[in-house]
Amino acid sequence: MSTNSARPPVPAQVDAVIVGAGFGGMYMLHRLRGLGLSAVVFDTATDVGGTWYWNRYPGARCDVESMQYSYSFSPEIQQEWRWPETFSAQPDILRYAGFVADKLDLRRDMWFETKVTEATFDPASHRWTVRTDRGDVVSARYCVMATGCLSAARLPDLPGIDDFQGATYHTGWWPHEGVDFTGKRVAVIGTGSSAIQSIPVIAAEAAEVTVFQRTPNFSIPSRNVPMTDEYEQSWKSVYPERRAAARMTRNGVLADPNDFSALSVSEEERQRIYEDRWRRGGTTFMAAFNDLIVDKAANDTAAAFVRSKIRDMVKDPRTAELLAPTSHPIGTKRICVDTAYFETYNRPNVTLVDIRPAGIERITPQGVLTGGVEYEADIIVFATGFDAMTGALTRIDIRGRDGVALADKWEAGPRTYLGLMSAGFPNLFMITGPGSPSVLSNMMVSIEQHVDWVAGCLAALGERQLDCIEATQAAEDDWVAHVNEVAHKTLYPQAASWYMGANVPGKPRVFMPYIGGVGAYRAICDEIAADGFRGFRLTAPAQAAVAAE
Ligand code: FAD
Ligand code: N01
Repeated sequence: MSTNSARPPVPAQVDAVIVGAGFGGMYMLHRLRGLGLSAVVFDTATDVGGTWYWNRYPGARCDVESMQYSYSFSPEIQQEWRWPETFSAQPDILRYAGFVADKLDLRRDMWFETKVTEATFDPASHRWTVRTDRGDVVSARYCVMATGCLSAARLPDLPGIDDFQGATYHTGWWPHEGVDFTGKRVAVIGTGSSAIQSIPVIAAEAAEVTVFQRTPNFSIPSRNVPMTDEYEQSWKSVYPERRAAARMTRNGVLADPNDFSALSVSEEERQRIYEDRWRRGGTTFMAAFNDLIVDKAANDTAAAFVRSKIRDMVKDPRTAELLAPTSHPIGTKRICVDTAYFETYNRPNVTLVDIRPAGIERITPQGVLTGGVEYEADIIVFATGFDAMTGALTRIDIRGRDGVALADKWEAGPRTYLGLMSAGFPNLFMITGPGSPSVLSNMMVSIEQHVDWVAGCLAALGERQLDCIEATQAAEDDWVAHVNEVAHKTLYPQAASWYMGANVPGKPRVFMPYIGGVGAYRAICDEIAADGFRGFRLTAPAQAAVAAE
C-alpha cells in the first residue's frame, strides 16, 4: 500500500487486478485472497471508500438505512460495527470502510493515487496487461472493474466556466478540508439527490443561496434518527435471516411492500397508506403499492400525493409550483431522500431560479447568467451528477479481442451478459455493471452478489484447470434484449434520467440497469453458474472452447 511517491513497486504479475477500492473492490480483494489468488487494487483516491471517499459534500448521507447498507459477509464485522444513526452520514460510512479495511488488512494490496489508464487483453496468453498513470505495468489473468456506477463525476459543458472568479466545487469531488460558506453568496446548479441533501446545510451557513433548477425532483423525508440500542439489537439478533430475506427482494431492501394496486383501494384508504409511508419516510415510499412503477394511473396518485406535500411545506405558492415535479412519473428518476429540503425554500436567504427552457446561458466572472439575468455568487456548487454506469469504464482504454475498445463496442449503449462480462472481453468482470440491478438496488446487496458470483466462477475455473471465461455473443444479445424488454414494461423509460444516459449530451438513450429485481436476478445468475456457466465460453490454456454455450 502506498499514498506517496516513495510507494513500493507494484508486482509485475498477479492473478487479478482490481480497479477501485470502494465497497466492491474491497470485498473482491477479500474473496480473491480467500481463493489463494494474488491481487492488486488500484484507486485514484488516497484511501478506501469509493463513493464515500469522494462525495464529502455537506449533508451527504445514505438513503438505505445502515443496518441494511453494510456488508453481510462477515458475522463478526456486522456484529461489531455500530452505526450512530439510522441513515448514516458520509463520514460514518467512510469510517466504516476504513474499519473493514483495517480488520481485513486490505490496504497492503492496494495502490492509491493511481489511475488505471489502459487494459489490453492478449488472446495468446489469456492475460490482461494493465497500465496506470504512474507508469505501472501489471500482467494479470483476470481484471475486475469495481470502478463504480456513480464515480465518473461530470461538470456541464457551460461557456465561461473557466472565467468564474470565485471558487467552484463539484459534489462528487468535494475537498477534504471542507468548504466554509459563512457570509458567502452561493450558487447551486442542479436539484438531484446531491443538491437536495446539500442545499439545506449550505443554506444554514451561507449569506445567500441561489438554486438553479432544470428539473424538479420528487423527494421523501428521510426521518433519520439516532440509533437506539433496541433498534440495533432488533437487527443484530436476527441478522442472518434479515440479510437472507433482503437478498431475495426486488431492491435488496426490506421495505415491507404492499402487494396490491394503488387503484384497488378507495381514495381514503390510498391517502391513509401514503400518509403512513410519508410518516415512515425514505425510498420505501415507493413500496406503498405494487404497481407504482408499471401503471401510469397508479403512479399519478403517488405523484399527486407528494406534490400536495410540497405545496404544504413551501409557503410561497410560486416557488412551491416550481418545485412540484410534473415532467416524469415518480420514481422513474432516482427518488430523492432529504432532511428539510423543501422547507429550506421558506428561508429568506434562499432563492429558486427556474432555468427552463433555455438553461444556463453562461458562467460569468461574477456568477451565473440565465434568462438574461446575471446572479452574482462567490461560490458555485456543481451538483450536476455523473456519467453514470458506463463513464468510469469507458474513460479507461480497455481493449479486448482484436484490439476492439470497450468504448467503441458500447458506442450505441452498453452491452453485457448479466452485467458481469461483455463478449470479446474475456476474463474482464464488472461489479454491478450495466445490465445488472446495481443502481436500482441497495448496492451493498448487489455488490456482494456480484463479487460472490465472480469468486465462485474463478474457483470453478481453477477446479477445472481452465483459465479463461468469456460471454458468448448470442448470450449477450439475448440478455440485452431481455433487459430492454423488461425496462419497457415499466414507466422508467419515460423519464430523461441518468438511468437512460439522458444527463450526458450525446450519450445513447438506453435504459442501463436491469429492472427484473435483485432476487430474480440472483436466481438467474446462480442457475446459469450451476448449468456449467451457460452462455459463457470456458477455455483451458491454449485449448479450444471446452464448454457451455
Ligand atoms: P465506488 O464506491 O464508486 O468506487 C469505485 C472506485 O473506483 C472509486 O474510488 C474510484 O476512484 C475508482 N476508480 C474508478 N475508475 C478508476 C480508474 N480508472 N483508476 C483507478 N481507480 C478508479 N447506493 C445505495 O445503495 N444506497 C445509498 O444510499 C447510496 N447513496 C449514494 C450517495 C452518493 C452521493 C452517491 C454518489 C452514490 C450513492 N450510492 C448509494 C451508490 C454508491 O455508489 C454505491 O452504494 C457504492 O458505494 C458503490 O461502490 P463501488 O465499490 O461499486 O463503487
Ligand atoms: O446527480 P443527478 P446527483 N444545467 O444526475 C442538473 C446517487 N446519490 O449527484 O435533472 C443545469 O441526479 C440535473 O438536471 P436534470 C443517487 O443514485 C444518492 O444529484 O438533468 N442543470 C440534476 O438536477 C443519485 O441519483 C444520494 O434536468 C444541470 C442535477 O444537475 C445519483 O447519485 C445522494 C446541468 C444532477 O442530478 C446522482 O445524484 C447523492 C446543466 N448543464 C447521490 N447538468 C442519496 O441520497 C446537470 N444538471 C443516497
